[in-house]
Amino acid sequence: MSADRARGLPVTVGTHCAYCALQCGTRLRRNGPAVEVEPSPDFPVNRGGLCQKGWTAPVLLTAPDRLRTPLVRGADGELAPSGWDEALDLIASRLARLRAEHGPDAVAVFGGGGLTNEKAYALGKFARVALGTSRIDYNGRFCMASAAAAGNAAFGIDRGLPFPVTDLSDADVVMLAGANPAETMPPLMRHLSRTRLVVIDPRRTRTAEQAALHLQPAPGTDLALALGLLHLAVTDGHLDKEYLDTRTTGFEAAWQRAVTWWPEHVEQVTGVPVADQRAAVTMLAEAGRRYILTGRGVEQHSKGTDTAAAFINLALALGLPGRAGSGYGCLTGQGNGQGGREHGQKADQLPGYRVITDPEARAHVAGVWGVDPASLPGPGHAAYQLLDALGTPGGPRALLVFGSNPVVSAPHAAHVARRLAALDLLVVADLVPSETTELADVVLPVAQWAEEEGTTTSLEGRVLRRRPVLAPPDGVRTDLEVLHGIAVRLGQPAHRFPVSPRAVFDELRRASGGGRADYAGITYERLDAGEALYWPCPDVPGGDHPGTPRLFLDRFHHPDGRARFAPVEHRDPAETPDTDYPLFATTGRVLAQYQSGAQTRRVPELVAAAPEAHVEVHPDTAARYHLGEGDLARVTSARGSTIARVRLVRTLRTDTVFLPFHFPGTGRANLLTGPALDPVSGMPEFKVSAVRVEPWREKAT
Ligand SMILES: Nc1nc2c(c(=O)[nH]1)N[C@H]1C(S)=C(S)[C@@H](COP(=O)(O)OP(=O)(O)OC[C@H]3O[C@@H](n4cnc5c(=O)[nH]c(N)nc54)[C@H](O)[C@@H]3O)O[C@H]1N2
Ligand SMILES: Nc1nc2c(c(=O)[nH]1)N[C@H]1C(S)=C(S)[C@@H](COP(=O)(O)OP(=O)(O)OC[C@H]3O[C@@H](n4cnc5c(=O)[nH]c(N)nc54)[C@H](O)[C@@H]3O)O[C@H]1N2
Ligand code: SF4
Ligand SMILES: [Mo]
Repeated sequence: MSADRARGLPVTVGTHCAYCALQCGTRLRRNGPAVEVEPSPDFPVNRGGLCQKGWTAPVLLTAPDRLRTPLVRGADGELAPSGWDEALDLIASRLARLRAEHGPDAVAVFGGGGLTNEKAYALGKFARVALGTSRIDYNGRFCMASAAAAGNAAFGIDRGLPFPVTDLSDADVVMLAGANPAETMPPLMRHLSRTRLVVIDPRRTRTAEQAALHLQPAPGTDLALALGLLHLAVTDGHLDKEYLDTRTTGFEAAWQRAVTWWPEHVEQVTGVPVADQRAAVTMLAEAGRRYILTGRGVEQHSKGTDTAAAFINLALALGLPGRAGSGYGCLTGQGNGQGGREHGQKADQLPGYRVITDPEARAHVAGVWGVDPASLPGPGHAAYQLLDALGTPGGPRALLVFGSNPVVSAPHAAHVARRLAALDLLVVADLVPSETTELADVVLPVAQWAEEEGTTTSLEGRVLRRRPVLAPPDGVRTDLEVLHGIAVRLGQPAHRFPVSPRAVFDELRRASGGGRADYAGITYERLDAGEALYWPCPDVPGGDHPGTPRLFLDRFHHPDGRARFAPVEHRDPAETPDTDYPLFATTGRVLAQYQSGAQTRRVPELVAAAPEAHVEVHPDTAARYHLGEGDLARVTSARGSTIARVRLVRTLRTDTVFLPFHFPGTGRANLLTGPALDPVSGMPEFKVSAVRVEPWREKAT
């Protein structure tokens, strides 16, 4: 960093963590070239705690192999350093040519839920206005999309937690369905220390170890389980009839589906004993303050939307949502997983959680953008379909990636890598080299969390300020500067793509105003004054709308004010074990690595804690397939094989193995996962593949 560019920045700032949606409050202090981090003592969500990733986040600012100059692939096939003008001129001219030859949809954009609100908004506008393409989607499709679809259908609005995280501290019982916050959001557990937990997970996770009750269904059977829990809630007399009558619609149709899911039937399908099913329902029904929370374990399935809906049905039957001290929520994952799904980087969306096919929404947003509503493209394709079409006849020929590493994180990853390689032009903006930048034709080095300002919206719907303590290193630009640079070269007026996050946020406020996720009343000034602002926060005379920490207390967001039951039915995963592939493989996370690992695999302390791909196997299963602790195993599905080190886990189901997805190369769990998608949300089936396991000996070279 040059001393000049740092001038004017305070030595200490209050900001939020680089990683997950908990967005723990931190204080950063600049100490020469180094940055020190400590938890902010007064941010209520983390209460002075951080996880290992948060404590070590500053390491990434000075990662030795950090990207510091644009790279362009030369005639020799190698990436070589280039100047910014040269790189941006090249991108713009090639995009313009592709567009002229093949139409605007020949260019696609892939965003990320780690991008700030300002970046996510600017990316959506860039795609629709500067490129004129409908082909934009983002990695949140792999993350939040099922719970979002179910939440919108049930409540008319999708805010992961419709109440502050701190409300959970008073809970008597919390059901965690397919979530492992002890590893994925450790400080959240501080709020649950006095709570009785019901954990639904095929693995006995660190979270399950703290549970009063652990239900251990076979992967992909949660929908049957949730139907069974609803069945028991009704037959055991726990239905909240007054709530049903006054606050909901559609119970009868949902009940017609649940009626055949008597407990013995559910036990057969899921493996969860009848007594445990009943105990779970009784604990929830008899508690005073109770919540049901879902995570990716129940959502990342080809029926993830229906499964989330089934847990919402259970919550509605018990009268939880929209009541003080109770509720349903889903635990949003990425740093800006909430805001990132509201402001237009989704294929079917315009800012403020508006729907891109709605004429009124188009007119409003086009007005803010100063363009003709008719010039805005229609809806595009969901993430996997977008990736799957790359380089195919009629599909996109160029892709711009901001904030994702799909070569590691997308399902059927070998196929996705082939599609990326088939493009005429792949442009990736990132902080560090990744498995996806390795395939790129142009790599653009961008600034990161502690080097730029912006806002994120945390898992509880609270808008937070990120503040810089450092200037970006020389040669590095911000994502907003990159978008500006390309847009102007494509003939856009400079003012239409501002580079100041504050200016972008002010425009986002107007664009979101009147929408479902309304930010119009939120300003940097109010946030800097320490106000805790949760959306919706409309602009009102006086500019002092207090925001909405708790949604639905009076009414749900449908025109009739009622929440809607969904008539959902169980179905099998896209594939189930057979003689060739006799085991379930499921995937997920470990504490010390984040996502595709592009960031955390560069932090020595985290690498020491979780160095390589591993596979959890029950000792009996391991013995059956001649595997021992520490051996290398080859795990094979119909898509391909992953090589991972065996960890014997006595508490795992014997029909299931588990692999974290953070590792590159032959250790990618996504070499196993398949292309089955949820028909509503576009969510891939990350949590179920049929596999076999066998010993793997590295060939001597
Ligand atoms: N350390 C760390 N923390 C993170 C992240 C990270 O990469 N690393 N990522 C962040 C992001 S983006 C997200 S989305 C969140 C995700 O947070 P979580 O949802 O807590 O994470 P996962 O590990 O993907 O899945 C949770 C659990 O689902 C279980 N599971 C697998 N299959 C099934 C099934 O069929 N049914 C049920 N009931 N459970 C199943 C797994 O065993 C796992 O323990 O974490 C965030 N926090
Ligand atoms: N098998 C399996 N696969 C999964 C999952 C699973 O549970 N199992 N979970 C899915 C889920 S929930 C998610 S969220 C995805 C996440 O997977 P990815 O989308 O790959 O997410 P990250 O690894 O966070 O990738 C972010 C990339 O963007 C870069 N980056 C970070 N901040 C910025 C920024 O501000 N600007 C730019 N330009 N770049 C930035 C990082 O360095 C990194 O290379 O993985 C999905 N894949
Ligand atoms: S829990 Fe999430 S936000 Fe908090 S320190 Fe860890 S990674 Fe950062
Ligand atoms: Mo996620």
